[in-house]
Amino acid sequence: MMKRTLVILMGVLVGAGCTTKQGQASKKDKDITAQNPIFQNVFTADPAPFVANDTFYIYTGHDEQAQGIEGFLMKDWLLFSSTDMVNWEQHGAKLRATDFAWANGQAWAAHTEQKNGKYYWYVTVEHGTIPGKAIGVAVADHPTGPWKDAKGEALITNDMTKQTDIFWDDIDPAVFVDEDGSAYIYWGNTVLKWAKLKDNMIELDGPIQTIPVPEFTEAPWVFKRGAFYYLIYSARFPEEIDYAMSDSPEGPWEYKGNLNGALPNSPTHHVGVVEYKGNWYLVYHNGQLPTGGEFRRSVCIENLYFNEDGTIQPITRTTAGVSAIAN
Ligand code: FUB
Repeated sequence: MMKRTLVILMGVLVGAGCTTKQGQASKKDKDITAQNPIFQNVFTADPAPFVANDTFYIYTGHDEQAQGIEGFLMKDWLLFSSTDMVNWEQHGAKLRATDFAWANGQAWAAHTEQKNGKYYWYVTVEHGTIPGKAIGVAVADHPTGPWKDAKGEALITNDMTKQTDIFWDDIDPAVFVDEDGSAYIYWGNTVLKWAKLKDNMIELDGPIQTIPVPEFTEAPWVFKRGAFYYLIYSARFPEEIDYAMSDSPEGPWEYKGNLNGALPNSPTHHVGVVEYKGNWYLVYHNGQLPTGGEFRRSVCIENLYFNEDGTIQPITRTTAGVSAIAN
């Protein structure tokens, strides 16, 4: 696939009335910002940021629904990368729902993690024979692939979870690997579920458990900063972003409140958080490209700031995005 470098400096602002907050950019760099949404030539959703090899990657879903038509049309997942947060390389579709022979399309939210020198891309798809959504996993030796189904079957299927009787409650995998190598998968719609992963990253290691955070809808994301573990998730509908904190990836989780209100033009609100070169970033999607909307979403990025006690400051959504950092 031909690579294309997107240099997004100053374009037409999408939306109005937003302020810009500078990160820890050098003085020389700080006039240069990315533009929100950061990818304006393709509809992107459900971003999963991931840092490896000194590079900031964003794995995204790909909205292909026609304007004015209801429902998600998502066939593959896209990959983008940057080393300065304003110049983005577009790698194209690196994984497709059809790469999972047991699946029946519908490339919903996904998340990439790393362990033992390999990369694992956890995806939501529709299962071909077990009614409902399922979670699969692909593996690669490099963040850009090539990727292949790591298991030849689903990791999680709808018949493994009985907490609800809906067919789309096994979606939105979020994987967290702790400093001691312990790996966890969190997922769900309506009920937030989690399980340990075996060292091979492609099998569950123990029972499926639940986390009783308030008003959970979907899209969990777990990360660690200092002594604290953070669980960020989409709450209510239209979705807002709430979060909880713990001193263990296994909980108990203490609810800490709201970080981001509902979005213009997108009732879904799927976020990911990573640290890169000393700055923390929150990546999310909205529906604010000129022909965008609920099923034609676009990935945006903001800085994430913490208070001294470890709690997170509410997000300030901007049209300017984040500042360039030294490369
Ligand atoms: O993109 C399809 C679904 O919409 C995701 O799985 C949810 O998180 C919501 O963003």
